[in-house]
Amino acid sequence: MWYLIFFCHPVWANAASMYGEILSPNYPQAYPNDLQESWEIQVPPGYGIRLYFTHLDLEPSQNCEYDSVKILSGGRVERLLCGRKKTHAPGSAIVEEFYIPYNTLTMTFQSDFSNEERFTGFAAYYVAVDLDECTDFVEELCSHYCNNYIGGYFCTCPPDYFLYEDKKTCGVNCSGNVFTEPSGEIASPNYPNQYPENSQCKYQVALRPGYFVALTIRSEDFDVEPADSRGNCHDSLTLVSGKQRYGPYCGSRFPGPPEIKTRSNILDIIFQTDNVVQHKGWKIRYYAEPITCLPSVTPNSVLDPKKDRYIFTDTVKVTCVEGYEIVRQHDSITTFHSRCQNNGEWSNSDFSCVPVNCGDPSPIDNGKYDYISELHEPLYKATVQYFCKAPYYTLQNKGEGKYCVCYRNIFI
Ligand SMILES: [Ca+2]
Ligand SMILES: [Ca+2]
Ligand SMILES: [Ca+2]
Repeated sequence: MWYLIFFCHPVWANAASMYGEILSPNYPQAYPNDLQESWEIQVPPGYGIRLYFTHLDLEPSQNCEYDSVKILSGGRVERLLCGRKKTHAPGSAIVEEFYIPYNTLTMTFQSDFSNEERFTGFAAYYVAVDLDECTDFVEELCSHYCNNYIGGYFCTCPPDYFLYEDKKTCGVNCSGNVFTEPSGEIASPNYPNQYPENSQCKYQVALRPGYFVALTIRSEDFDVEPADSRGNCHDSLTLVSGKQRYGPYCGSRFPGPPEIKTRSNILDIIFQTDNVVQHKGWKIRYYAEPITCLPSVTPNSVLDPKKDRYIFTDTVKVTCVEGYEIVRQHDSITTFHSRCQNNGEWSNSDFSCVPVNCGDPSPIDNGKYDYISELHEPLYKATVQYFCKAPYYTLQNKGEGKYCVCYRNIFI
C-alpha cells in the first residue's frame, strides 16, 4: 500500500521574476518516496525562459516511469528527465539546459514508492531571456518588417506605407481624394501595376447639385483578387451613392453593369485589400449626368421651347391650351415661366390649367336657355340655346335657335 502526497507551488499570483531557483524536496539530501510536487514559473511578458539544471540525480527507469521531472510549456511536455546526469563541458556546472519561447512553464517532480539507492534529486535555475519574436514565432507578427529588442519587438513599414493602430500592419495611405470636375478618371493606387496590400482607400466624387454621378468601368480595366470558394471577396471595390450600394466587386473582369447611373451628386468609392495576393486594380471613368425634368410642367399646357429632354437650369414658357386658364386669387392668367430645378422638379408646377369658367349665361326676358352640349356647366365648349315663350315671344336680334358658346368669358 502506498500513498501520494501532492504539493503545488502556485507562483502565478506573485509578480513574474527575471530568475529563480527550484530544488527537489530535501535537496541536497535524498528526496522522499511517493511525492508529487509542481512549480509554476513565470517571467515578464516579452521574455522566454532559459531553464538549466546544475544537478540531476533521480532513480533511472524506462521512459522515466518511476521518478521524473517533467517540464510543460505551451500546452505540451517540453522535456521528461530522470537518471543521473553529469556535465560534459569542462568548467561548466550545467548538466541539462533548454530554452522555452514562452514566458510561463510548469515543472513537476514525481517519485514512486521506492528507491533502490539513495538519489539526491535536482537543482534547477531559470532566467528570463529575450524572446526573438521575429524568428522564434511560426506566425508572422508584423505584416512587413519585424524588429526584435530585449523584452519585446516592434514592426516597421516600407517607404510610402504607414503603420496601422494595431502596430503590426502596414498599409498605404490612399484616402482623401475628392473629385469635383464634371468628368474624370479614378484608379486604384499604382494602377495598372499591383495595388498595395492591407489598404483601405476612400475616394469621393462630389458634383454640383443638379447633376448625378454616372460611371463606367470597362471590363479590361478591372482586375481584383477573385473571390474565394465561398464567394467572399478578400479585396473589393464598393461604390456607395446615397442609399444605393454597388458591390463589393472583385474578380478578373468587372462583374457589375457596364454603366452605372446613380441618383445622387455624391459617390463614395471604397477599395480595400487584405494582406496577401495583389492584382492590377481598377480604373473608373465618371461623368456628370444632368438631372432631367419631365417633358410636361402641368397638364393642359404647352412648353416653349419644345424639347425632347429638359435638364437642370432649362427655363420654359408654359401656356395653357385653348380654353384653359390658371385661376389666381384675384385674376386669371394663361402663361407662366418655369425652371427645371436641381431636384428634377419644375418650379411653379403647382399652377394648373383648368377649363375657363364663363359664369352662367345671361337670362333673357320671356325666354330661357338649355345646354345643348354634353357639358351642362358654363365651362369651355359648353353650348346653350335660347328659347322664347311660344307663341307670343320671339328672339330679337338673335333669332330663334341661336347658340351661345362659352369661350374665354365671352358669349358669342
Ligand atoms: Ca523511486
Ligand atoms: Ca524580443
Ligand atoms: Ca488580396
